[in-house]
Amino acid sequence: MDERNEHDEEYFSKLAEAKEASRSELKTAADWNALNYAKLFAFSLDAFIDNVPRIDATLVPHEQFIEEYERPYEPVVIRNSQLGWKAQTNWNYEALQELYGEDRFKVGEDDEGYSVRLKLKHYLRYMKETDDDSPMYIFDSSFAERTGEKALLKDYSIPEYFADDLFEYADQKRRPPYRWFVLGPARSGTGIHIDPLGTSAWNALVHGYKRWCLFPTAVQKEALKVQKREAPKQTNEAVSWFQCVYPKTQLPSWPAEHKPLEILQKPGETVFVPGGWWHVVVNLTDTVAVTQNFAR
Ligand SMILES: O=C(O)CCC(=O)C(=O)O
Repeated sequence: MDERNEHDEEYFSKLAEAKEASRSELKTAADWNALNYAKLFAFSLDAFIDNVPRIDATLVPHEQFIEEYERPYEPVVIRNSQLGWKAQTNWNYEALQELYGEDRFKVGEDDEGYSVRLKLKHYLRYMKETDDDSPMYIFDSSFAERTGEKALLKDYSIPEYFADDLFEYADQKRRPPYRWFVLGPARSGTGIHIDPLGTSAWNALVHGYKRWCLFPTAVQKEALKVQKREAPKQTNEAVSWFQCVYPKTQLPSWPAEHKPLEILQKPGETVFVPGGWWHVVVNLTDTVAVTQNFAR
């Protein structure tokens, strides 16, 4: 076997293991792309509604942010809160491959809730090649344990608006995971949910484009769920949500007070998600982001 084939062998076997463990309901390779979303999910970036205000972190003082967004629980997109981040240069495909290619990142969870991990070099190849309906997604909280030249924590800083966090005063060892390095291809994403324990979040997109919908707490979960018949075996997936539920939210029959807030998040933008808001996020392109939850 030549070297190339050995690499392929390892890639395909590790990928198959990770897929089987993280989505046991998808029994065969064909189940992963049965809905043909890779073809259906064609778009032009200017086709999307964006109705959430932008503020500039260098112009809007912290007090004003608290008054206008944090206290009234209003989502907002923040510009210029990633200035000087090393992530801008360090979190690209080649640099990540070089430094972390042999390291294993969390790409999902198995049925018992244990992390499923894949070497980053394999995941980066998967990102390029996949036509899965809802590809595996790196959502890794252990990134913060990396030290020395591999310390990903040194590549970003907490935006000033979010520096005060009640969880800072809790026992750090008992603190639930609260910060994640997030990397995925088009169609990967996060299904509709409300963040736990009343926490709020910020999500800083370093590269790529994400599409968001947010709904107030009062909207019933039932109305926001993907039905089994609409997307068999993909009901919790963000991409199915945008294919199956989003169009209903645009019909005249959808209550006007429950219309979604919508964001087309661009590179360098940071979304503030106040506690209690339903949200669903799909990656439109390859994306790299960091997100943290916090409590006030
Ligand atoms: O996929 C994403 O970037 C969204 C993450 C998210 O919604 C969350 O962490 O609560």
